[in-house]
Amino acid sequence: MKDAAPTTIYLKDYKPFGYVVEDVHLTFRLSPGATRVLSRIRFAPNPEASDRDFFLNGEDLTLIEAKIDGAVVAPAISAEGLRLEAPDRPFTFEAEVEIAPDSNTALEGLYMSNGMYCTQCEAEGFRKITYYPDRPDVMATFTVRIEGDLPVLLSNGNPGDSGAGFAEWHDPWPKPAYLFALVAGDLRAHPGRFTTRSGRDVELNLWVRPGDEGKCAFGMEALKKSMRWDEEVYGREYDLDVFNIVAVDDFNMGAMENKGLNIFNSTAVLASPETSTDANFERIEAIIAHEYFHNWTGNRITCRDWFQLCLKEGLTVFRDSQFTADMRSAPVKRIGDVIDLRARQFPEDQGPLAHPVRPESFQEINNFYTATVYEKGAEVIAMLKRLVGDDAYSKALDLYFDRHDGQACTIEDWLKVFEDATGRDLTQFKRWYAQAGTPRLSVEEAFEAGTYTLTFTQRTPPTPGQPDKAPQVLPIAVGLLNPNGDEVVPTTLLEMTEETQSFTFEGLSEKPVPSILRGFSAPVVLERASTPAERAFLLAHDTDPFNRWDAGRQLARESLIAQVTEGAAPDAAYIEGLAAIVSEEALDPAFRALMLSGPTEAEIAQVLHERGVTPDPDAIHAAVEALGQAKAKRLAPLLADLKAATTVDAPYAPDAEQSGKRALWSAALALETRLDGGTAARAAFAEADNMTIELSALTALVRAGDDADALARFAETWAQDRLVMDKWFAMQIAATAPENALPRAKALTERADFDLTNPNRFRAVIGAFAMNHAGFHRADGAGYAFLADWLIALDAKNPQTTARMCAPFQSWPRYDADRQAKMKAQLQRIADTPGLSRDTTEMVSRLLAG
Ligand code: B3K
Ligand code: ZN
Repeated sequence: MKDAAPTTIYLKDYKPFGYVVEDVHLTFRLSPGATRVLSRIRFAPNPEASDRDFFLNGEDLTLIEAKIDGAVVAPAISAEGLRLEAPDRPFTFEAEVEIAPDSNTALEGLYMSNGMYCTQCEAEGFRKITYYPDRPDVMATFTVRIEGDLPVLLSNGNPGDSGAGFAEWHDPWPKPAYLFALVAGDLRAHPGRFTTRSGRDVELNLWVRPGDEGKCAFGMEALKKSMRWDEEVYGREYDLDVFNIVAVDDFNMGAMENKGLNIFNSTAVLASPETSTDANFERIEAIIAHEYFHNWTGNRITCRDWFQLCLKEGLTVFRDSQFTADMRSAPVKRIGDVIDLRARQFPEDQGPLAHPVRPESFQEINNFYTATVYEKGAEVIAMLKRLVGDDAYSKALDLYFDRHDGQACTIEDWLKVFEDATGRDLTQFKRWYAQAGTPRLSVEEAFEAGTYTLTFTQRTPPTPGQPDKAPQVLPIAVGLLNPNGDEVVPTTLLEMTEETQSFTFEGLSEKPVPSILRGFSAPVVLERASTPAERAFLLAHDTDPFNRWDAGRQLARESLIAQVTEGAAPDAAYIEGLAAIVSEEALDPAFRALMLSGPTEAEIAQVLHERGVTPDPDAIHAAVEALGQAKAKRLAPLLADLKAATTVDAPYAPDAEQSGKRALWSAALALETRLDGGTAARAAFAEADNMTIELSALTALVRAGDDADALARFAETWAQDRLVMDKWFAMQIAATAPENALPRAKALTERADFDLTNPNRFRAVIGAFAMNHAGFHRADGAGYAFLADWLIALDAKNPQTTARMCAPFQSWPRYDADRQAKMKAQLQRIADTPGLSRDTTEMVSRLLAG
């Protein structure tokens, strides 16, 4: 386990390593409790560096022997690594170390999952495998020999010699150690082939545990689509003879882009219609694309240091969003991304964990794989593309790949290619990387003699360590509509650079209705005191699908706020608007399903807090229920037709068209269940022949409080399928009534199949509990204590997942003094735990300091 010494690393202190690595040879003699790793590394003095301190990172390693140019040496060893007097000329360093993969529960470095060896090295896991300059700017070619009594032995690059009990691999592309990977186990291949546009024949394999072979076909097709798309859209071709993907059950995140050997959490790759929902399929397609796209944006061009993480992650998220938009529906993808951004990134940016897209310091880099670095990082690129235009974006990307292939780069390098390709000065734009916090954008309008003026003011609230903010460049997409619903000014991009700035539109015959921030053209909170009538008008007429959806979302939000703060009834005008839209056949069913989904309870709590009202979780829950009930009553006469029109008769396909229909069908079923007590849902559950319908019927029954039989039957059917059971655990906690959430979560942790060391299962129970807003925020504080108990238990085994799961506590400043005190007391209790990991120590101290 790491020690908790809080050393802070700063971006400003960056120095290149004193040596370059010419090449690396590794031999692994696998054994669960005592794996030997032999390394032979050729170093040479780095002409770009002055400091020749030869320090190699290494943690939890037993050094057997170290040599320089064949002579045994005695390095100084600490908990962080090894130091030697090294020659000021090229030399070869050799080491033999011993590690114990079977006791590695942190799932970082070389570890075991169900008898299979696998690795996770990003960000700093390679140092748990052997001594090495474990930093992304040290790039080298790797040759690997694996010795072990297992049928499948994999590493990066192209295969070399192999025989009974051994296999060799060579990766010709220089890479940082974080992209190293090794897998060994009894695995089955689902094979495929891909011919690149220049004619390279690539052997593809999806490796799974015996029994999972039937869940591979979709992932393989997604991989081929991703490979083709990157050629067509970005001109990027694959560069090895093989591409392997391995599914593993115990994994701290979704997946990892190791060169030529992607390792996936099985939940992010295995799929079948019987066991996976439409949402699972879409997510899998996106993650496969994301990891594949990293081959260029991340692997061929990597990060100079971990502060530059958004260089690869923001860009790769942006690319995978483009891919999904192309494969499916662009507006639906955009709305989904914004829902996600507002639900995960905005609370981060507006709470104690706020940090810039490019942070300036950290204690544990794993704590910065955040929604801000990833999703806001992608929004920043989307803005850049909007500002420079599509052609200039392509030109800049071509230049980026030409200029920086094989390098470890910075955000400065990235922005420079845009400056060079477009002639633009991006000095002010760069603030998006440096300033934390979500800008708030307010608008005033004026109309006089045919001229319509929009005056915007931007203000970014203070965030930890950043009291004052400068104005940012905001691309604001605006369209204007006539009161009769016609669009008089089509989407126009306004470029705001000042704190307050006006834009005029001439020659209008009457005062228009503005549609502002179309497509969510900048990641800001739009503060605009528009009337309910105007929102209802945009809900009916806006030509921009995002803003049309957002108008409905705002109506729902205002209804809920008025219900909570004034005891108002659910807004009838909003519900009428929905009734008008929901059966509009010309609209994509997926879009209509999104229209029907309202804001979450957490979102309402956040908005109330922003308006100076202390949120009461129970009152919010009651308001959401009342609004749901009112929707169900008003839409009741439409539901039968709606379900009939969205029933899929064709064989199951996880494509956009069928998924959209099932989403709308499920939304209709959820409303129907509010009225019939579960009759229709029970029938749907009994007849379902795919997991999407089966799970939505079960969720409706859980919400109706009549779930015992269905939950038992489901568990009996799927007891042997761990991924399906994860859904069973999560759904029944997240969807149940708040008063049941804690007892249910507690009971589930007592089951024999609850295993805290499996991150998927831990998230399915403990993570889902924190998603039950009113259940987690129970007035007695027992929800907070439950989360803290489990975080403390997990920290001793898996610091990375523990630290991530501290995030539900970031909302503490929103609530009343009593809840605040109770949350802070639990954070303090975690902080006081003897031997707490560096990961969790950093998280709780940032949370408490906020
Ligand atoms: N690059 C990995 C994430 C690694 C997380 C390390 N804590 C997956 C991805 O973003 O594609
Ligand atoms: Zn990534």
